[in-house]
Amino acid sequence: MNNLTACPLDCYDACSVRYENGRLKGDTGHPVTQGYLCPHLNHYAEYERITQPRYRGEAVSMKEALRILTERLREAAPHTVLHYRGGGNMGVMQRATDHFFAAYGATLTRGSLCDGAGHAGIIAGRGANYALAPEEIAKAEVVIVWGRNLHTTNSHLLPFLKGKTLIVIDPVRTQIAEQADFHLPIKPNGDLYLALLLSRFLIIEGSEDKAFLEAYGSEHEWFYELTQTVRIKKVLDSIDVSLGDIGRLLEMVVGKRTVILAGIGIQKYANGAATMRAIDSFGALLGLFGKEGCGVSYLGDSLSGVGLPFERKAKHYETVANLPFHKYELVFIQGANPASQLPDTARVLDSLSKAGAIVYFGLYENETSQLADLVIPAKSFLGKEDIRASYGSDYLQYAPMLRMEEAGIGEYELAAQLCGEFGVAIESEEGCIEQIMASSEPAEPGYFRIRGRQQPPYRDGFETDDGEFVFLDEVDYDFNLEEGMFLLTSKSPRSLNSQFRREHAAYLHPDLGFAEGTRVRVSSAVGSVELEVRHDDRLRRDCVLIYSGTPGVNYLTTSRLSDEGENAIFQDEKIKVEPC
Ligand SMILES: Nc1nc2c(c(=O)[nH]1)N[C@H]1C(S)=C(S)[C@@H](COP(=O)(O)OP(=O)(O)OC[C@H]3O[C@@H](n4cnc5c(=O)[nH]c(N)nc54)[C@H](O)[C@@H]3O)O[C@H]1N2
Ligand SMILES: Nc1nc2c(c(=O)[nH]1)N[C@H]1C(S)=C(S)[C@@H](COP(=O)(O)OP(=O)(O)OC[C@H]3O[C@@H](n4cnc5c(=O)[nH]c(N)nc54)[C@H](O)[C@@H]3O)O[C@H]1N2
Ligand code: SF4
Ligand SMILES: [Mo]
Repeated sequence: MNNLTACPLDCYDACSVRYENGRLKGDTGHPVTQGYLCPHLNHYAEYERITQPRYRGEAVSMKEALRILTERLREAAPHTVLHYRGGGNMGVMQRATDHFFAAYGATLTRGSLCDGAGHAGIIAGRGANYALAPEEIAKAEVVIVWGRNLHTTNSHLLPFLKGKTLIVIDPVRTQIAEQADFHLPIKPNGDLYLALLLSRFLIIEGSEDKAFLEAYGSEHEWFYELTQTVRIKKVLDSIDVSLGDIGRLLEMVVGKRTVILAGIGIQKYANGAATMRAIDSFGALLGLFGKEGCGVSYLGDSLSGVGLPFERKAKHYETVANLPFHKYELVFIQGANPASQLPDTARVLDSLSKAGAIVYFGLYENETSQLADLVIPAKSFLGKEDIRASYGSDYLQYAPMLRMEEAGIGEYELAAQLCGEFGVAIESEEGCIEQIMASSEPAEPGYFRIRGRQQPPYRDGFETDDGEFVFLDEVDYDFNLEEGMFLLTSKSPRSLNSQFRREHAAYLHPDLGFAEGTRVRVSSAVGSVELEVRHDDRLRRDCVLIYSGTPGVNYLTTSRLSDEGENAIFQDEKIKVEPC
């Protein structure tokens, strides 16, 4: 049996994995992921899974659990049923349940907890969001890592950056910042201003790519005017960047094959879309699009070019970042832990407590499974058929069922059973796999890439109305960089959001005077949480770092949505830290 599969976790890398003698190993043959795995998969077998379905706290059989679910769905008016699928497993077949619930008439979700603001900024400028393939990034001379923590969240890209001039823009001295030729420890959310000022000085110097702008950016004058509205001295002071820094950065990139790798760190704010679009606009002035070894790359649209056998058009949608669970008779939660990962935990818990009934379909116990009326264990990725696409490369990987699992049920199987009960048509599992894989073509022997994707992307222009790049021409500067401490809530090397080994601390610069191990109350205008102090001298003194997945962190965050992209906002609230 072919023992090749793909890591299902929400991660840029989408590692190719071998399952040998009951163990997971990196697949050395894969051109991008090259044979090593991160701690999540290396320790995958150690995490205790849910094996027993339960209803109102009592163990029930899987058959009984599905009977209860079916009965509840029959009793409910379809529009009072909410289906929310999170990022626990990124396999394409996870969407089989969307297909059932959409056809049944349930409310589905839209918007994002993750990359939605940046994505909206990219769509506004380029019309489509394509990432650069690692092989393309490898051709760059200079790489700017802008709000992405490569060693933690995207480590398989590191081999592709060897020997390049590295610039890192991050409030934290991350591992990649340590290795950089130039690290700019910018104040959080100073990036929009930085991109505007870099653009302004690029034009003042006359170093913009005039040929590119003539062909694809004829409206850049408006953007230049916008950059002139920024008050240089005041703004530079407020973001902790000097004129010397601007000059140095420009000197490092002008005339060089440059790649900007933007992560979600730049867009965890209300204005996240504008920030991403300003970075893109700076990239366009440099003429980075459509040229070998150049570009601006974010979390790409992993399913662009992939034909899906599943329908997801629902009659009603709710935005995920502020889901009103309380409006629903039945809430079906799959692959997600909203009681921890949605912003504004106090609101979420109150809303969940008023929902009619909660169904949790997942692998692990967590805050959400504890609240659920009906708990349905899922099969792990090794026990079901799936396909993995990536938001950081063009490969499409088949992830076949590699072992029989007694416990749990696969997403396709659950969806197919429900479709059967409610007379909804669904393609066979084999047919789905075939149809999805048909979007790919053989690349290196044994591996497949999504057909029709260009590298570098945008070689023939943009997917906008006239094929040109649409520059940012308006900004709402309504954000406060002056007072208070900033919350940084990034990804931990030990957990994958709320899966695996979760953090339990607030990380602070030692100079702030809180002793390691003491407890502090961290509060914002939204709420507060008590945590243990850990020291981290890589942090600015105006930042508190509380990793994603830390129980309680989202008591601090708001349920407002980003200005564009219907995204959650995780870092807008100013923070106070007090001993308790
Ligand atoms: N180990 C591990 N890997 C993961 C995950 C995980 O939980 N754990 N989660 C996965 C998921 S769901 C996603 S979406 C990706 C995200 O992966 P990344 O895009 O890397 O996102 P983050 O770790 O949230 O933040 C990245 C960096 O942004 C910096 N940052 C924060 N605020 C700002 C700012 O205002 N400006 C600038 N310039 N930088 C800022 C942070 O210090 C951090 O170093 O990672 C995936 N990979
Ligand atoms: N404070 C703060 N909050 C954040 C973030 C942050 O950086 N800071 N990041 C946000 C981002 S980028 C994201 S993507 C979200 C992620 O938030 P969620 O989408 O809620 O993801 P997880 O916390 O990883 O929880 C996933 C659950 O999925 C289940 N699961 C895993 N595999 C499978 C499977 O194969 N089938 C089924 N049915 N279930 C499975 C597991 O039981 C696990 O508990 O969190 C967001 N929340
Ligand atoms: S979580 Fe990411 S780095 Fe770790 S094994 Fe999976 S795809 Fe690879
Ligand atoms: Mo994410």
